[in-house]
Amino acid sequence: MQPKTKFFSAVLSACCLFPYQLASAAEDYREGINMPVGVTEISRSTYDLHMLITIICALIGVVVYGVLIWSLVKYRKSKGAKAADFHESTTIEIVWTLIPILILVAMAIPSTGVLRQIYDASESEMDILITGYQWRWQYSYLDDEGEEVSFFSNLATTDDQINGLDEKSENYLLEVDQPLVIPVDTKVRFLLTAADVIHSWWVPDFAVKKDAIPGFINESWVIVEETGTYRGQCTELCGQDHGFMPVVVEVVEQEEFDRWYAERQEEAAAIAELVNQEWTMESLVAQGETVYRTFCMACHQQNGQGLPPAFPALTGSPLTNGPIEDHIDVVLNGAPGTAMAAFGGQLNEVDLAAVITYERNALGNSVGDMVTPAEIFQIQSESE
Ligand code: HEC
Ligand SMILES: [Cu+2]
Repeated sequence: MQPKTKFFSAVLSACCLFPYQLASAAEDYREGINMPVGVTEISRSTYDLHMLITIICALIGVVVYGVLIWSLVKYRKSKGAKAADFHESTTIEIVWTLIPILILVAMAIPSTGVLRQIYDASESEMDILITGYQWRWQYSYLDDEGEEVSFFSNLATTDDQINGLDEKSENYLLEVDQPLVIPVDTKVRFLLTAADVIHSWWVPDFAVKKDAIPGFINESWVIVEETGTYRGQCTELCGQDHGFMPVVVEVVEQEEFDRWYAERQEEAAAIAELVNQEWTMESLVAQGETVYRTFCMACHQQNGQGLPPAFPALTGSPLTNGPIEDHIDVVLNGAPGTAMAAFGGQLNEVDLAAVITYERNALGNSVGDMVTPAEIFQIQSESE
């Protein structure tokens, strides 16, 4: 092809393709760049408000820059323009004060409406307490009937994926072992707090993003209109593994929720029973390994070597090899002022007994003693 022909064919194809490119850019914008419309009334109101304000801002931009460019061209010096002198004009002072006030009011009216909607957490049909921990979420259903349903939701992405040794899954870093489950078309109120530092619970499709602050209870609510799996993240920089505490919410039909909830209540009753079961050192160590990997490994490392000086080694440590009372004390109550949390409130008696027994008889330690879940239960009820 001649260079000239090549040039024109390139221009021609660019012109023909332009509308398609524009359409696909608009699609990309809706799908990937703009905020999601979401699946709740509030998420839709928030989206509409966002679009309205964006369009108002864009129009202001067009008008202001239009006038600016037009005056630059029309009244340029080379045409002999003289600077205007309207400093004494009261009319213009009033006009350029009134216009911004009107714009602000035009924006404030719809914004206030949406904010009032967001803050109206009254008349909920279900209350769930969400507690942020370094680095997991705890969900407790506040219900007076039957066994309490409360569990932790931990990151489910494998270490190999994180360390680049394995292919990353579709929901990389946005998957958990146990999602929060709520029924569709039900007003669910979330009460948010934290046990250590400030976290923030965010699910874009619900338009819920609320800080979880130690010592405070924040409120938020949803009525989700479509069943499905919704994903979010912690959005408050909360320490080393801040990026590893995703939120996953499973929204299901009411009957499915009821079935799930009854199962969780049975499970809780079974744990209460497990506490009083006969436990051997082997069964505790086996259970303890799972607990250790989920709750302790991030700091004390898989082999118990820790990352001194920040996170002490448990292998050969005086606490894991000394009197068992001191070991139990640090795991139940933590070490105030350090990253070592009080696990007494986070783990059940079985898991506490198992992880302590594991630390004494694995990770290179072989003390040979154990603590049973019933003993942990005893210690915890005495200290209450
Ligand atoms: C967020 C990081 C972190 C996690 C997770 C963590 N620890 Fe610790 N742990 C620490 C730090 C820091 C210390 C040192 C505290 C101090 O200076 O007294 C410590 C100390 C300890 C000690 C005392 C060791 C010694 O020699 O002083 C034991 C035992 C212990 N942790 C057990 C556990 C168990 C069991 C778990 C899991 C259920 C766990 N830790 C999870 C950070 C962590
Ligand atoms: Cu967090």
